[in-house]
Amino acid sequence: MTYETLLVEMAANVCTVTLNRPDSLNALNDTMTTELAKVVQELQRDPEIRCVVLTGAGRAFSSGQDLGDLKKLYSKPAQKLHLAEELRRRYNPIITGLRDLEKPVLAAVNGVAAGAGLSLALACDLRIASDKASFIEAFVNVGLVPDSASTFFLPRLVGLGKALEMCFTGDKVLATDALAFGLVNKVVPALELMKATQELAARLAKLPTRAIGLMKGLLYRSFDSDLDDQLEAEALAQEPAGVTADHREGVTAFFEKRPPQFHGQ
Ligand code: T3D
Repeated sequence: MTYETLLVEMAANVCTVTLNRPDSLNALNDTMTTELAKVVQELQRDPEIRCVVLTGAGRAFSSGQDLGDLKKLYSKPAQKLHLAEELRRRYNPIITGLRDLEKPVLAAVNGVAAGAGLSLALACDLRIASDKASFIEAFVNVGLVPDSASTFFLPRLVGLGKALEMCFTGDKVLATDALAFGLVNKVVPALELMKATQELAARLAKLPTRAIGLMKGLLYRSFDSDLDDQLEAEALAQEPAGVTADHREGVTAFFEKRPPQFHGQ
């Protein structure tokens, strides 16, 4: 499948999706959000895919909503744009799709991630950043509120105080600072970003995918449930994990004193 604004590559059970509008720092136009939403659905459907990497072409991860598109619309006086509808139609399915994807998703943050571009990185499960990456809750700079779940994921990752600071000020946060307060999992030299990310992706793609998908769901729901709910959710998730071939293989490999060979089934 080919796309106008994305590069989608598959290798050894890892699907790498590259936002590919480098001239605008991978600004998210209508085509890109439509294509991304479609790809996210395909990622879930394809059992060959056991880990996903999201990155950007050129020097940025993504600069967020394409402001050129907004400018064009606002230049027509009669045009009234309903941003709530735009978010529901274009962005929200991508964010819920990434969160509900029963596979690990890594953001390889190669440069600036701003506005909804930062929200996209936050909606990934793990973030590996280049030492040249930066993070900007840029919405305030254009008089908007953070959207695409920045207000959901950011405080959960960095705490409320830092989230408020980033959202109020729109200040640029450098990769090393982002690492210090938990916004990213790892920072590596720019030239090593894709190698480091692909190594981690390859490792994750060899793990018991069904169990990983179920534990992802459990961890994300944990902030919104009490202890009893969460214990019950774990019990419910252990049931399907317990009937996988990967679970049997893990137990067998333990007694045969060899590394397990998981096949994601
Ligand atoms: O539609 C809805 O439903 C609302 C949703 C909103 C969600 C949002 O994401 S709102 C926030 C939108 N994003 C921003 O406000 C960020 C805008 N960009 C910047 O602040 C800066 O570009 C960066 C800090 C990201 C990077 O700065 P710098 O100095 O490294 O690069 P630059 O020179 O500003 O940008 C390079 C080119 O990319 C430039 O084009 P040119 O002059 O070379 O032809 C610039 O116009 C273009 N560009 C950067 N960001 C965007 C963009 N073009 C369109 N949309 C952008 N967001």
